[in-house]
Amino acid sequence: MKQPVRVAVTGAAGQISYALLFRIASGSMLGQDQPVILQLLEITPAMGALQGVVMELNDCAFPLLHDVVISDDPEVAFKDADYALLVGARPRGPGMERKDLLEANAAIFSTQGKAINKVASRDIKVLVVGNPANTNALIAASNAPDLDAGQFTAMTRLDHNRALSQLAEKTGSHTTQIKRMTIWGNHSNTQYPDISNATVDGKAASELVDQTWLEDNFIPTVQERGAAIIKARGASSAASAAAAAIDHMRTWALGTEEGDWVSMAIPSDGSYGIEPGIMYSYPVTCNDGKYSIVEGLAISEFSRARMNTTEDELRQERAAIEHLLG
Ligand code: NAX
Repeated sequence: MKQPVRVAVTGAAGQISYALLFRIASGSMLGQDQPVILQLLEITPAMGALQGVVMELNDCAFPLLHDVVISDDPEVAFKDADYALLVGARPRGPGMERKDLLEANAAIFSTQGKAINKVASRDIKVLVVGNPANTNALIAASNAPDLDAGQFTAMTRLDHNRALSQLAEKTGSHTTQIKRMTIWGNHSNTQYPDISNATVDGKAASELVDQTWLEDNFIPTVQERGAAIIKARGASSAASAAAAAIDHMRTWALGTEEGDWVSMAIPSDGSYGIEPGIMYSYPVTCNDGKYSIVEGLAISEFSRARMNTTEDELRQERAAIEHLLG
């Protein structure tokens, strides 16, 4: 059995974490041979509820769960952490403008970035789930100057999985038969779910569906899926978001399947003409705990326009919080 690794989770008493923590502790994220120590961060008023979650974690008697630490101090929660899942964020309150939301979250993610910089493992892998996820990840990374910005990522895997599910349903296939799906850009309704390179059971997806379905159905359905879940369930996606967070970290740590790739929001490096300075979702392969952008894909005019729209939105988000970047 390996040595336990430390996994920090913020927003640990929230609804996503209620689905997430038990799966991390059961080995779904890092494998059945990898013991974990959970280090859970919450705001002070939620510590009581968090105690209840810890009681339930203990009551599961998970063989791989070696310890659970809880705190309202980021420097305790991130101490020596090998992985961090930043789920807690400030939700949009009544009458709150988008700019206020960006600023409120900038305060949270700059504090957490600084704490990670100070106390976490030098090899930490960070996933930001809390919205606006891409820009929150940018803020955290910019406040952690001693770490590589590439150690900070944001989650578009839920969008990726939603796109797989929609295409599987349309083509009468199973999601496991679909390869090379891509989400470009922001985790927001400007994201661009792209099937140009996707295959279904080895056949080009673009030859199995028509352009009208793609434009009028597939793209808007994936972009607006979060809102549709809220309307149907009366609460935002939680179990599916937790499943995607598990997928993101597992793929990053343990690798992609041969011939396939996943979507991750990472620091743009100029690939595909996306200017550096934002966290942009790209198709990536993972190997040996490292990700790399899939290069050399042909980009149609249709794709380029949508990739630019979502890039523009990320630049605007960045401009709104630029003064808070570390
Ligand atoms: P909840 O409101 O149920 O839970 C959030 C928790 O975070 C609360 O318990 C709160 O006390 C805690 N929190 C707030 N500020 C904190 C801080 N500074 N430090 C530590 N904890 C803090 O929200 P939940 O449904 O769990 O969603 C969490 C976040 O995920 C939201 O920002 C949400 O918008 C975002 N999502 C992101 C998705 C993605 O694909 N990237 C999809 C699902 C989800 O919408």
